[in-house]
Amino acid sequence: MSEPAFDLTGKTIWIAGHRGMVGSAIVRRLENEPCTIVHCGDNRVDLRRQDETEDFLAQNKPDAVIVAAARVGGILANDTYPADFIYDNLAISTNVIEAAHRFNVGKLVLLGSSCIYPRLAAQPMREDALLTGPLEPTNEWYAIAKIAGIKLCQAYRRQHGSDFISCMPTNLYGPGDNFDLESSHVIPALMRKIHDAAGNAKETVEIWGTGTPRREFLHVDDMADAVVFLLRNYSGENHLNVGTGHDISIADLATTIAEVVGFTGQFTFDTSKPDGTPQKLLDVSRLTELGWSAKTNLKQGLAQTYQWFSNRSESDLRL
Ligand code: GFB
Repeated sequence: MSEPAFDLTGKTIWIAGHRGMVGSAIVRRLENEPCTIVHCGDNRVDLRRQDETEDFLAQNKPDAVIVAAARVGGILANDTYPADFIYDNLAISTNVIEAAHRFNVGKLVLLGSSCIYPRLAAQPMREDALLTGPLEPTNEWYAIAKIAGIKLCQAYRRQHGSDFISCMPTNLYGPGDNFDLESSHVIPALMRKIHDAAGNAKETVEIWGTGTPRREFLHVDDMADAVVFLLRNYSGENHLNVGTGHDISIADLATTIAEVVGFTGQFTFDTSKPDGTPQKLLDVSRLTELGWSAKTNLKQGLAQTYQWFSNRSESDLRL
């Protein structure tokens, strides 16, 4: 590969959202690089407040910013709290991007989500499927905010020449995930339910929906590696997909988690709960052509995440 577009040597990099699953994985990944990491530590900077965001930038003057801060949640949380999901995510993207422009940040990477694509987009979903059809209703609030984030990066690039890029990860999982059954995504939810069932000799575990939807899952350490790769090597107006290129049905995912946990019981299906998008599989050919691909096989990633889950205390699991 030619010279990196953005050399990390000696740079100061702010990871917005360093406490979350993705932000903390990016902190771990950047610790191996010749740069200085900044974040707000144990203090709270409310990125929904423009003055707090700008004060933080003014004090720390980072060379680069990674926007991993977001209000995130699974299908039920997205559907139940539409105002929180649209407002918080719009405010975070707007405030951080405007502040990064004001304080001359040299590079910014915004993280979005594969739910930006139309509910019935052709699979695997290419980047140019954006804004070609209606969104999935359970998460359109979050999706609209993330689409606005893509457009903010593009607009600041066009008008101000800012090197602001965005990437759209598929569904993520790994250590540091949220295991609260009401607000979590499917992997931590099923892992916890199956773990509890195995521990209490329960014979059944309930899966929301029909089990037929298909999802693509990327380990968070792979995501962190992709973010650092893009920070260094990508400087374009188009957002880029980040995924594995493989998907699995929710029913098969449950079986795989059961194998990891050692649960031999049955699954039942609560069809009063939503399925959401029938399939979400990203076309990752642009990223592959640039030279990055995921390394973690799903079963190994689930086993590693289960080990983390089993070793944590209740208070670490954000229940
Ligand atoms: O992970 P999940 O909540 O997110 O659900 P989405 C994926 C699928 O798993 C859905 C099913 O079909 C759920 O009905 N599922 C089965 C479960 N059992 C469970 C369970 O116990 N808990 C959960 N949470 N799901 C979110 C979006 O969509 O994904 C966000 O709402 C974001 O905006 C995120 O894009 C990555 O893939 O459906």
